[in-house]
Amino acid sequence: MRVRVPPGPLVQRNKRLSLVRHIAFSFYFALPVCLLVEDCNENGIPDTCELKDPDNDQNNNGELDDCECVGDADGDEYVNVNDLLIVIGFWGNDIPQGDLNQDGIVDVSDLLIVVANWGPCE
Ligand SMILES: [Ca+2]
Ligand SMILES: [Ca+2]
Ligand SMILES: [Ca+2]
Ligand SMILES: [Ca+2]
Repeated sequence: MRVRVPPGPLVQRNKRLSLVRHIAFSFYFALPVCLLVEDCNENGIPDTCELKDPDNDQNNNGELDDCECVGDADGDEYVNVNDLLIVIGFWGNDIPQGDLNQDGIVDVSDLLIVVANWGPCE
């Protein structure tokens, strides 16, 4: 003869545990995981998090544009007419020095990066 045993406290506890695990699991994947390994612009937001927004890395080099001199093609810490001339000089080529957004071609997007970042680097 089989007796049906109603779910005891242990079963209920297990059910609750799996629910907690399920919620924790969902949160883990729903929330952006940002590791505070570097905060080069010291704004309290991990750079790994800020880099998820492509606007923060116009030149696609995996470094926050805030922390580098974007548009400085010749590396003199100024974005000026010399950098503009480098971009124009390499126009239509894939020369990395002029390809500021690293998309494989020196074109108007690179020119706009120079113009947008015009001036001395901080
Ligand atoms: Ca930051
Ligand atoms: Ca960058
Ligand atoms: Ca320059
Ligand atoms: Ca380009």
